[in-house]
Amino acid sequence: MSGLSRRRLIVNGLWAAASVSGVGAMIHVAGRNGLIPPDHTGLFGVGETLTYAAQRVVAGDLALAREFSRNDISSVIPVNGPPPETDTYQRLLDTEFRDWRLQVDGLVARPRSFSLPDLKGYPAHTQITHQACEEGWSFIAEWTGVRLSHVLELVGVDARARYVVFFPFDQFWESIDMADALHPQTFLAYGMNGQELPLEHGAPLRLRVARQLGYKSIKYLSRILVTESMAGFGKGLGGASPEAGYSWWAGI
Ligand SMILES: Nc1nc2c(c(=O)[nH]1)N[C@H]1C(S)=C(S)[C@@H](COP(=O)(O)O)O[C@H]1N2
Ligand SMILES: [Mo]
Repeated sequence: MSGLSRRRLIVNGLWAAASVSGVGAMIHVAGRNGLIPPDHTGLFGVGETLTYAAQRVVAGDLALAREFSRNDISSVIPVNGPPPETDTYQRLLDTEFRDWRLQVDGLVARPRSFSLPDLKGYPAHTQITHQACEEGWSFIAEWTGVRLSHVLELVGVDARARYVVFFPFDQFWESIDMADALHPQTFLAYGMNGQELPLEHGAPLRLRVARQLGYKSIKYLSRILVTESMAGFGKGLGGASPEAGYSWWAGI
């Protein structure tokens, strides 16, 4: 079945289930199609599942975030989340990230770590996109990096994989689903506005998830883990933000 007709089928199923038997049945249809977010039982609960499932189905997995031109790049770029103060991060910073490695493991065939030169050796992509913080401010910037899909391909993602989890050098962690992980605008960025990624914007490497709010774009990356379930990570809700009451899926 083509992606489109599968989507239409799921949309029809979601609507039919919701109108005939109420929300419970709609959740059932969403679950059978892998459309239950990890914070389903969280603060927003059922509402979260309806938003996530409906967006996923209607927008499709490949909908692109808008890209801008160089003239649109913001002159003022706010920061949320200063560089980690941990000894580990400060030591890496002192040696200009020479010893920094990105560990990639979990449900993958070939777990390994990547140095910055490793990542810079892969095909580089650039995007000028909008990043919006849940606090109400936003900016447009140009990011340069390697697609997350490229790195995931190198390590070989297991067919059971459903989420990719991102751990930085601070306490802030997040996860995204495979659709966003493999999306062409999901980047591991080491450059910003034509320069090395500035310290306060996540050096040496940050995630950029173009179709979700800023808090999903984890800075100061240390480890990426592929998993089938978010149970066992923190409170099982999929990230630090949902644990603080924000929604796991922060699509815009
Ligand atoms: N590791 C880490 N990543 C993070 C944060 C953080 O505190 N720590 N803050 C997030 C939030 S809330 C936003 S809006 C963006 C801000 O990115 P910027 O500082 O480059 O503007 O980074 C996100 N990534
Ligand atoms: Mo944010």
